[in-house]
Amino acid sequence: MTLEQIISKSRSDALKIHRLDNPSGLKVLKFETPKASLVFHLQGAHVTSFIPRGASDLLWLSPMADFIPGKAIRGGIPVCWPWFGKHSNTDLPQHGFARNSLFQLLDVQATAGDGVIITLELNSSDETQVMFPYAFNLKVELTLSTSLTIKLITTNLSDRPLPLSQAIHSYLNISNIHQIKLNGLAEYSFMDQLSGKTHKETRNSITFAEETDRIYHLNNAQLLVDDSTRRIVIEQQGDNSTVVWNPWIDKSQRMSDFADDGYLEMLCIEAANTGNNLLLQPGDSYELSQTIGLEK
Ligand code: TA6
Repeated sequence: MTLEQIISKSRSDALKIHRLDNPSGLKVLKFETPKASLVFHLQGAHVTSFIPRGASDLLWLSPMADFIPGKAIRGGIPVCWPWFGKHSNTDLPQHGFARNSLFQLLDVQATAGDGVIITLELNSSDETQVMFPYAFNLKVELTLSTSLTIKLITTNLSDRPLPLSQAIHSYLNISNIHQIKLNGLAEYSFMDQLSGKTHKETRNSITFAEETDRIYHLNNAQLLVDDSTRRIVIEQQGDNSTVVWNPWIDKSQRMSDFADDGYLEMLCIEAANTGNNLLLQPGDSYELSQTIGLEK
């Protein structure tokens, strides 16, 4: 089915779907249910807004973000796949090519309680095989209710093991970085990406006062972002790491799509598989998910 056919068959009294395509030609869809609204781009299956009914957006989107085909959008939830971070071949994009690739809308399913599950997919192609010599299927499944779950489902269609690292690189919308407490990482080790050194987290509540770029080593993280006005609950499955990032002042000033004071109102909490120990056997699939919602 075409995009329009999927959209028109899925609309109902409980589900409104709008096309918000932007001037540069990026296809953008907005889904509205009685419980929440969601905006995503077909490029990168990139969620840019998630607003539970009666609340403000849980996701931060840079006011200086570029919406240009082939360029990653600053904010929302970039899908970093099939590698996290820099590639050894510097000609290849940081955080993989999925976030710059055009996904297809595969399916929209209404669920009980006015929810909806949206499935997008990216298949390997001659273009992707140049960067990543494997046949694959990547599905991104968005489950919208009072919370948002984003799930990456990778299937190895090759005849040899597929090396995978990835992240659901969520930019949370916060009131003020100086007032934030991040709970749930105490006693776990983390690699400080700025110093390259590994430490153990001793704080039950992590606060922020400088550039922070850390890879915490734990599985299936359950985290709480305690903001003065609200508490955001994060639940992850299939992760071996949680990446915590705030660029602070200097790095904010160095990014063209990021306001100099943008660091004050965002915090990245990323469900990730980092390192090189995830090897998907031929025919196998792997799921990584993150659920974001307001504490009830
Ligand atoms: O969030 C971790 C990180 O790897 C940081 O080091 C920073 O580079 C961030 O991702 C953003 O990367 P990007 O390629 O989107 O500018």
